Amino acid sequence: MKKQQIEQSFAIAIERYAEMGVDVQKAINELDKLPISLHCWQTDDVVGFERPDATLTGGIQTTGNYPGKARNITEVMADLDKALSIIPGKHRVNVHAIYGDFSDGFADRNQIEPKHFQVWIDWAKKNGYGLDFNCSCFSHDKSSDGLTLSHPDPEIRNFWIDHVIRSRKISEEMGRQLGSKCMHNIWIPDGSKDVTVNRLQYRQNLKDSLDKIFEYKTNDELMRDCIESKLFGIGAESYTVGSHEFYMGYGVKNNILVTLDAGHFHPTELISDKISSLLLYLPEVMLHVTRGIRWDSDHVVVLNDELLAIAQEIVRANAVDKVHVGLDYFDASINRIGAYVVGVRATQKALIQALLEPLVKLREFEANGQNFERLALLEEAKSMPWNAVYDYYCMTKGVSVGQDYIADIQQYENEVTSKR
Ligand code: RNT
Ligand code: ZN
Repeated sequence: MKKQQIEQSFAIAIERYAEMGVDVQKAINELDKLPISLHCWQTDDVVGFERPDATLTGGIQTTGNYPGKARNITEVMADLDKALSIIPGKHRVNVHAIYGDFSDGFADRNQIEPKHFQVWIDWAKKNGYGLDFNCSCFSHDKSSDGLTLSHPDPEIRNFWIDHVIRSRKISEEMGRQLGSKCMHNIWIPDGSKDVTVNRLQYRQNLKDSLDKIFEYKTNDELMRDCIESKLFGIGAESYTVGSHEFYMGYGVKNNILVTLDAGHFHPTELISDKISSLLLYLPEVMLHVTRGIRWDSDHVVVLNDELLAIAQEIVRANAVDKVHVGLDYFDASINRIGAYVVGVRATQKALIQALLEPLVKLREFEANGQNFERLALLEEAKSMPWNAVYDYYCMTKGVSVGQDYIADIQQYENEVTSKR
């Protein structure tokens, strides 16, 4: 797109939004302050580099074998740098424990230390990214029967407790060195394939394990813990120990943040409507934005109704500083860098639409019981020129505008990923 076209469209957008009582520049400033956490695991299909023969387990799956996946940390970083160069704004990278640097010797999960993640910290610091972190309680011998923190064997539970505590310490160190609070997420695969009669016992085990994990107190300014529930996994269809009720209860009781993953609920159940409830009981919320098709399939995020509803709820609940937006999808069937850019840009497009809503007027209509007027204005807002605002934002940040990024990614594919 030509600079002049972008500027003209933007000027018209400013006028149109002003008629609705919306300040476009304010919306852009807010979008610019809103980091999105890019999950490193889209680069290599959630395998990591802990062991050469590593395979993904834990009831999550990637499908597809598109060429060019990252084969080591350097390639992951290069791919993320490329993706982030096509995305406007300052963002974060979300690292899993299986992505440690073990070039100086292997360390098992219960032995990992900040030094195994120093390359990530150095890279993030150099590029101005924030870092988030995750313990990895899957793809390991000690999770082979699908149980970790809820395992009936206390030795196995202790192994995973140690791993999570170490991961929390690593998160603290990331937060300390980068001067940016690290969100640490705990997700475990624990569950079972068929009818389970001892549901209470596994949940009791998980609760005890979490109690032990959180006995180690971290500095809230450096990191925050989040716990992520799930409905089912592949091979764990009948019972999931860490259900939504389980973690919501645990989180609210112990002031531990809850992660809402858009793929972890019943097919018609939406996480957008959970944000305003959780925020009444917990100071912040972590999101895993993803797109499930028929199941928790983790398709690339696109601009659809639920993504927009999530963005609207964040803005409407005045929670831009309280909701941490992370992505969590893994598509191995398309260009993986393209997958990031599509997902992040879609998320930003949802956020800018939400930030440009004529909220004052909408709230006024609602308070007056003017429900037709509210509906009509919401409909009009949908077709306002928010895309001209996003294009302008991209241009001022020096990144590709509109479809131009497709060619950027094709070029990177020709020059880099296709040669892997
Ligand atoms: C799995 C959870 C979890 C993982 C990542 C890799 O269903 O969504 O967040 O996707 O931790
Ligand atoms: Zn998730």
